[in-house]
Amino acid sequence: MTITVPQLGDINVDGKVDVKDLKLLTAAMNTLANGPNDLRDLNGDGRIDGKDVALLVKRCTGPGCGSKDGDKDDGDGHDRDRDDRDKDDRERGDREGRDRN
Ligand SMILES: [Ca+2]
Ligand SMILES: [Ca+2]
Repeated sequence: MTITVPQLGDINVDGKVDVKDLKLLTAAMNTLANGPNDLRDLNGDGRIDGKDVALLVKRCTGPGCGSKDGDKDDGDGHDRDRDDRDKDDRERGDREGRDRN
C-alpha cells in the first residue's frame, strides 16, 4: 500500500509545485487556514499569508512562478530584443527621412 503525501506547496496535488499552486495560494492570502492540514498553510501557523507565499515561491518550478533567476533571464532577453528593434526602426526612419529630402 502506498500513501501519497503531497509535497509542501503542491496545493492542487498534481505532483508539482508550479504557478497553479501559487495562484491558489495567493487567492487565499490573509485568510485563516481551514485546519492543521490545510495545504495552503505551508508553515503551519494557522494563517495563509505572505510567509506561505514566500515558501511556495522558493519551491515553485516552471514559468510564471516568480523565481528570481527565471525572471531575470527573461527580462534581460526581452529588453535586449526590444532595444535592438527600436534602434533598427530609428535608423530606418532616419534613412527614409534623408531620402525624401
Ligand atoms: Ca501543484
Ligand atoms: Ca502560514
